[in-house]
Amino acid sequence: MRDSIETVRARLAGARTVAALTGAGISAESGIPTFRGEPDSLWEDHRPEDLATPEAFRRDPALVWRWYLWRRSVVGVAKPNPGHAALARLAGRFDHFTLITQNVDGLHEKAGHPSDLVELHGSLWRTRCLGCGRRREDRRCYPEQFERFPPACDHCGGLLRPDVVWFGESLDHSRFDRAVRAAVASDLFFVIGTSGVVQPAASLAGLARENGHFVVEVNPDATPISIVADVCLRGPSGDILPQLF
Ligand code: BV8
Ligand code: ZN
Repeated sequence: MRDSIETVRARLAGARTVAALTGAGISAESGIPTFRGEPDSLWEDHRPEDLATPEAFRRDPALVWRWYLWRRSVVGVAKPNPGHAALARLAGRFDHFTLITQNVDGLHEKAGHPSDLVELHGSLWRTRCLGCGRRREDRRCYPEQFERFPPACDHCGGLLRPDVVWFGESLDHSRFDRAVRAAVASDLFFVIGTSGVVQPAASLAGLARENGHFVVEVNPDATPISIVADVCLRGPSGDILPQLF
C-alpha cells in the first residue's frame, strides 16, 4: 500500500485539475449506515431501493417521509470525519477541483465545500413542493415538528417531497453535465466509498479512464469500478485520504 500512496502523492504533485466522486462509504466513519453494507443499513426491514422511489412515495408518502426524517435524525448529529476534512483541504490546493457526491447527507458541505460541490442525488435537507415546485431548506427531523404530516407546502398547500433523486428518476441535467465535464477534464479522478452499483454516477470513473486520466479508487473492498482504476487503495477513506492530502 505504501508505494501506491506514494504513487498517488506523486500524481497529485503534478496534477492541475482534480475531481473526486464519493458515495456512502465516505460517511460510514461518521456513523451513517451505507446503502448496501452493514445489516443496519435497513430501516424497519425496508430496503433503501424499496423506499427511494416515486412509486413508494405515491403509495405511502408518510412512510417514506418517516424514513427520510429518521435519516435526518441520524445525519443531523453526525460530524464530518477525517476523510471529508482531507477532501476539503484538497479543494483548497487546486484551482480546478470538483467534488461530485452521490450522498444526500450534507457532510461535504459541513466540512467546507462552498463552490466545487456537485450533489448528484440532491439533498436530505431540502424539500420540493409537488404543487408549486418551491424548493426550501428544511432541518426538521421529527413528524411532530410539522403542522401537517406528510408535510405540506406553506405557500400552496401542495405535498412536499424530499429534494433527492429517486431510483427511476432522471438526474438534474446541469448537475450531471458538471460531473461529466469534471470526469473528462481532470488529470486525476478519485472514486471514494462507492459500490459502483448506481448509474449513471458509477459511469464517471470509466469516462475519466477513457479520457486518459489517472483513476484512484479508495475503498476497503473491490468494486466493479476497481478494474478501471490505475491504483486501488484498500482501506477506510478516513485513514487513507489524510495520508494523501
Ligand atoms: C436514472 C438518493 C435515468 C436517494 C440515490 C432498472 C429500472 C430503472 C432504473 C434502473 C434500472 N436498472 C438500473 C437503473 C438505473 C438506476 C440504478 O442504477 N439502479 C441500481 C440500483 C441498479 N439508476 C437510477 O434510477 C438513476 N436515474 O438512471 O435516470 C432513468 C430514468 C427512468 C428510468 C430509467 C432510467 C437515479 C439513481 C439515484 C438513486 N438515488 N440516492 C436517497 O439517498 O435516499 S442512490 C443511493 O445509492 C445513494 O445516493 C448512494 O450514494 C448511492 C450509491 O450507493 P453507494 O454510495 O455506492 O453506497 P453503497 O452502500 O452501495 O456502497 C458503499 C461503499 O462504501 C461500499 O463499496 C463499501 O465497501 C464502501 N465503504 C464502506 N466503508 C467505507 C467505505 N469506503 C471508504 N471508507 C469507508 N470507511
Ligand atoms: Zn407549493
